[in-house]
Amino acid sequence: MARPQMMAPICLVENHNDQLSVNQTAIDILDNISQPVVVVAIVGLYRTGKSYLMNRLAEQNHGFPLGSTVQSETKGIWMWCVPHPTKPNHTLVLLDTEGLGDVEKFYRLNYRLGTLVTTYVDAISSGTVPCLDDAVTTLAQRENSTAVQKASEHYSEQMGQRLRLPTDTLQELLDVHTTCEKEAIAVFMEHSFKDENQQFQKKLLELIDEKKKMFMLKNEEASDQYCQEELNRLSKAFVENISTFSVPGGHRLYMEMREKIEQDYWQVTRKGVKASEVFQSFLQSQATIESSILQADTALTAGEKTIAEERAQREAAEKEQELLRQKQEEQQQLIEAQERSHKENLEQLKMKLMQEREQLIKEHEIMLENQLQHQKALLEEGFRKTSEELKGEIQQLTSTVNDKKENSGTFTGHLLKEFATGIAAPILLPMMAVKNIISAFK
Ligand SMILES: Nc1nc2c(ncn2[C@@H]2O[C@H](COP(=O)(O)OP(=O)(O)O)[C@@H](O)[C@H]2O)c(=O)[nH]1
Ligand SMILES: [Mg+2]
Repeated sequence: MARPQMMAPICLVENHNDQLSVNQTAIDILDNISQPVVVVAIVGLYRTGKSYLMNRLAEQNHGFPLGSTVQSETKGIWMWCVPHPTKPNHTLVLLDTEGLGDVEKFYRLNYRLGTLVTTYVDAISSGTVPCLDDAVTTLAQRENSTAVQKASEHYSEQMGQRLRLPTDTLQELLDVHTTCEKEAIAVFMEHSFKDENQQFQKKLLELIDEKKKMFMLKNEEASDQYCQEELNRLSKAFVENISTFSVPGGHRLYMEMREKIEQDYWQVTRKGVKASEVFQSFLQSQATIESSILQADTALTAGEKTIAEERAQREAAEKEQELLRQKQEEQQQLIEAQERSHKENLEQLKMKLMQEREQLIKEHEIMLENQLQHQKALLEEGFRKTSEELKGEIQQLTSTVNDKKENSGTFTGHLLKEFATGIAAPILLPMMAVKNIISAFK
């Protein structure tokens, strides 16, 4: 069938008790279209003239039923393929939506229908079996991949702009990281859609973590290089003239010079995270030199030499200890940054879920208002019978709106509880907590 001969629209995607299913007959019709297709889809609130407009596009007065009719019983997306009124050998695919808005699952679908239809038409023209579920999944994956990319790019860009390497401390880098990550998660939340099990959000966090590690590495390299340069500059004369200390009283001179270098070195600002480590390896390289200067120093007695030797060893051990303590402190800072990151993720996820819920309630309220207006209009026109039918629908909507409002309190409670658990055991729990939030939302 090169040209579809559809006398009337049929249901393409049905919605039974919130379960979406694709009507195979409609798929077969689409499969058999070999002509180029032009797709027009319409989305909007009840009784705003969607079906009326679609019929006009088909150049028909009948087709998609108007007003409150039998069609309302089958909610979903209706399809009508007709010859294109102006383009020869083209098929016009009209997609009308019925009962949208009172079905929560359609809420997301609804607002991205434009992109969805494109994906859908791509599927038709590439010859793969068009399945709406697949199209939604493909759309969600594409949107979410883009969201991950945008968010991680934002992170890199901002880190690059705000960091001046080497940073004075690791904490300084981690603070910038926390801010940039927070912004990146917000970028992700803004663009993501139907991110099941937070798989894309998790991917984003992994990416950011990798990037953070790369920035940390760069920071260490920058610090290491700067410290080496500064230390070389300060110790150049000292190292080159080391033989001048092999004289009586030379050890005292040697120590004075070395301490002077140490003082000068610590005066240099913004040496960064490698400052201690670089100086420590300088001292280590000096250990045997100091020892031989000490032994060659005839101005000292054997007892004085032993004391000096012991002091040198004690100081070296103390410095080693200090370095270890600094590393542990940095480790702790890293863990704390990780905790902040998990907390931020939960916080923003919570916000997003709450906003979506509020939006849903708002839409129900608008719809309710619409129905009331419609009922009023009908009453005024004297269509009392139809008005009675609407009463049922209005009652249902009112109770849905009220249910949602009541539930949102408990919902917040759930979230906060899970959130608190997340803080208590931040490393292991967050993803479990996220799952619980989702189930609380369902
Ligand atoms: N005369 C006229 N009636 C309209 C127009 N748009 C909608 N209607 C009427 O408004 C009612 C609701 O329209 P319908 O297309 O069923 O709304 P839908 O729920 O958005 O599909 C129907 O009785 C239509 O005949 C219009 O532009 N002109
Ligand atoms: Mg309609």
